Amino acid sequence: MTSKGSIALIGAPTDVGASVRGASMGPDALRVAGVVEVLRSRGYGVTDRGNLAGPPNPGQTAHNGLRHLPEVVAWNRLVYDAVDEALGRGDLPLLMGGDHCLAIGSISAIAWHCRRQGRELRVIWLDAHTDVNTETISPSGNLHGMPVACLLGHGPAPLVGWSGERAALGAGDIDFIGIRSVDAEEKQAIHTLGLQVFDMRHIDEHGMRNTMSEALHDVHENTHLHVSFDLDCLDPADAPGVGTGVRGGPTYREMQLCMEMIADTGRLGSLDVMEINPALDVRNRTAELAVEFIHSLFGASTLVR
Ligand code: HAR
Ligand code: MN
Ligand code: MN
Ligand code: MN
Repeated sequence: MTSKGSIALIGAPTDVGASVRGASMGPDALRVAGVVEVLRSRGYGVTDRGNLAGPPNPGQTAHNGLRHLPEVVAWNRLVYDAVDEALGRGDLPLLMGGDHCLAIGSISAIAWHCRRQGRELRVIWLDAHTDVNTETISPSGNLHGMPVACLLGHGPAPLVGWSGERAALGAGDIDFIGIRSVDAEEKQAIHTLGLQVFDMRHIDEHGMRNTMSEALHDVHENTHLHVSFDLDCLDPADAPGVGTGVRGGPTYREMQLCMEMIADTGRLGSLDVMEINPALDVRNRTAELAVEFIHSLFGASTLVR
C-alpha cells in the first residue's frame, strides 16, 4: 500500500489529572497492544516520538478546588509543544495518554494551527463524562474532569487561552458521544454553554448511525476533525482498564460504527487516546480494544480495502 501520510505518536505517561492512579502506564500499554503495527498496516508512515518527561504525581489533595494544578500545567505545556511540532512537520499527531486533562494542551495546539491555516476545527468527544467542570463546581478537583471547560475559556486561568484566544473552541465546535455521567452543576453548565451532548439515551433512542450523522453533518472539506477518545466511553464490561468506569456504554459494534463513520469523512486530522489504566485492566484488554478502534478510525472496514 502506498503511504497515506505520516502519524506521530506522542506518549504522555501521567495521571496527575486523576485521583485514581495508573493512566500513566497507558502509552506503553498501547505500544504493547500493537498500535504502531496497526497504523502501518493501514498504509501510514508512523514515527513513535517516545514519551514526554514531565513532573511526577505528587499525590496531593485539591487546593482551591484543584488537584495538582502546577503539574497539570507542566504536562500540558509538554503536550502542547509536542503536538505543535508534529503539526508543523505535517504529521498527524496521535496523543497516547495519560489522563484526559492533557486534551487541553493537545486541542489548544491544534486550534492554533487550524486558525493559522484557515481550517475549521471540529472536535468529537467520546467519553462517559462531559469533562466540563471548573474549579468552582467540580466535586473532586480532578483536572481530567475539566478539559472541555478550559478549552471553552472557562477553567482555571493558567489553563485557559493557550490557543492564542481565550477560547480554543466555541460551543458549536464540539459534539459529545456516549455521555452517561454528568455532575449536578456540570449539567447546568452544559445548558448555559449550549453544548451538543449525545448522551446514551440519545444513542438508545436514535441509534449510533443517526447520532453520528447528526454529529458529523457540518464536516466539510475544510474541516480538521479531532477525536478525543476517553476509553471510559466504552462499557467497563468490555474495557475494564479505566479509572472512572460507568456502566451502560455503547456496544462494541456501536463504537465500531462510530469510528467507521468518522473515517468515512476523510477529515480526521488528530487523535487523543486517553485514560487507559493498565493497573486496573485484564491482560491489556482495554489497550487492545483501543487499538481495534484506532484501526477502524484509520479506515479499516470489513469489505472495503
Ligand atoms: N465528573 C467527575 C469529576 O469531575 C469525573 C470525571 C472525570 N473522569 C474522567 N474524565 N475520566 O472523563 O470528578
Ligand atoms: Mn474524559
Ligand atoms: Mn471519562
Ligand atoms: Mn454539532
